[in-house]
Amino acid sequence: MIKTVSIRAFDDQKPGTSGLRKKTVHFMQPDYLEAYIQSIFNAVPVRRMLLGGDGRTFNDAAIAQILRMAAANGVEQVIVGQNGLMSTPAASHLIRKHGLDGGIILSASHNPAGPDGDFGVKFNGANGGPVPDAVTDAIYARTKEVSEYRITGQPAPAPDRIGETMLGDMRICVVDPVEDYAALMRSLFDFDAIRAMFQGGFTLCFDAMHAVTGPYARAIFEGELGAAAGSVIHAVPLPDFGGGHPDPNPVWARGLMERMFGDDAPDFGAASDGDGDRNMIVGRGIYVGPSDSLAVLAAHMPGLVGVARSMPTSSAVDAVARARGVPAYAVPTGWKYFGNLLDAGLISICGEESAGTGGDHVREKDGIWAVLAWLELLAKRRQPVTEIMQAHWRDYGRHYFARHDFEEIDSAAADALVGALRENLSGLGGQSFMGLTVKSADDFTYTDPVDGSVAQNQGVIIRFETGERAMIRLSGTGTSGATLRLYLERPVAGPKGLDMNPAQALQPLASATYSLIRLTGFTGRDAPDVIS
Ligand code: VG1
Ligand code: CO
Repeated sequence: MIKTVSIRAFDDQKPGTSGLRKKTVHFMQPDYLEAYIQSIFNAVPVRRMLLGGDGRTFNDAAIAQILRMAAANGVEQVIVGQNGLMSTPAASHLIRKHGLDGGIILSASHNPAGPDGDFGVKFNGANGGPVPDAVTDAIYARTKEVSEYRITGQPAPAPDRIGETMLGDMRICVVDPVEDYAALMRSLFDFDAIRAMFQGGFTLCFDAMHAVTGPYARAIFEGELGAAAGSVIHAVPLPDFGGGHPDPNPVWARGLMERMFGDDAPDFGAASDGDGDRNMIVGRGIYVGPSDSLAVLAAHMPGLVGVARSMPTSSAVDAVARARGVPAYAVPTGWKYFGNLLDAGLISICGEESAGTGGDHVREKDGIWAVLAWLELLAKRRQPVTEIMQAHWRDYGRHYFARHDFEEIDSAAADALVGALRENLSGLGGQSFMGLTVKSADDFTYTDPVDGSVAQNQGVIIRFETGERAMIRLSGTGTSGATLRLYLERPVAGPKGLDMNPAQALQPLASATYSLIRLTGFTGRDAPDVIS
């Protein structure tokens, strides 16, 4: 029954920040998915695994094909989300709960979906988290030499009914994607306190953006916690996410922002992304940036042992760590770098400026978890979000922060910009740009404190004499051209200057950095496509 199909290797299957992402049609070309999946099986021994996705176009066909390939590659058991659906954090939880060898999550996360959008494949290991660089390097090496893939001739059963079936010698267990995850959340948070808050009239608007969190949010916020019916909007996952861009930030969740800043705004607003690992937090009349959200949650977390953030994330959480007397780590962009710190028990919470926040309960960032953490905080503090933020800034100072994205830049121009910057790093100290003087500049290298592994060239950091910091790196999740990300941070200790308009507060730093990197000269651009 098992067939071996000869194929040619593809030369563009190098995983990026979070798995392999390509245009959907690119993934749908003959043998493309198969070549990558076979390379995973060739690189990593897998007996028991998880399989799920965010439901985007090509999810169903890919699930069927991967099941048939798993059965032919010696996999003994696959746990699959019903209808092929599973959020990334829920997948991480099930891998850990059942002690699986790993899992394949089909998602391009916050990238738009549909035939014109993107598709992606992520591979997580036995700790439930994205595999470390050494493993992605091994998978990439196999993609360059793969010459055949193994597949059973039998069709895969559609994963539409909960229960067990066999495919050859392989057991397929179809599970409810929400149930175990909801139980985990119940064990972590004070649901009674949150329920009481909703009973007292507290109002919520959660935008699931027609992506995977809809069923989770309905079951947990409306079902268990008693938020009013309709509190979850865009709750039905659609293959093209309703044509939207499921990236929870003020630009792509504009409808939610308008509602939260309108006359009848609910008490609390939130959103998540395609695969449910990101979160956006908005209070009535106030947007809480991801870096600040991480800091606020860390400030209130009982038993905090340590914190970590990605390097470009603002150092707001470092101020909290200092005050609470715990260590603060800075890792490269990408959740895989938090895994060792969490496994070693060195940190309780971690996050990224790109709307990722997570704890020790899984090995992924977790959108619903972050929203629940905020709801619990609100239930205990009984204060509006605005007051919580003002108190936080008074206590720890404010770290004005923004990310400027320049999308679909010509790759050669982007490489030239970054190349020139790297070459000039040592000479930048002492130079002034639009009135700001550079103190130091370097390229971020991370040495993992647990296993000593080293990640180099993880982004340029420029520090100015007056305390500001600018970071520059190229995105590793885009699928057309290059995306240049510019991160800007300006700390203000207070008590004055805590209520500036963030865009105005960062304007001098933005101008200085644009000039320093010769943005217009290299790219022809003078304004970002997205500010988040
Ligand atoms: C982006 C974010 C990064 C995040 C990654 C995956 O990567 O900046 O913080 O970990 O997406 O998130 P990049 O290389 O484009 O900057 V998700 O929600 O796509 O799994
Ligand atoms: Co995501």
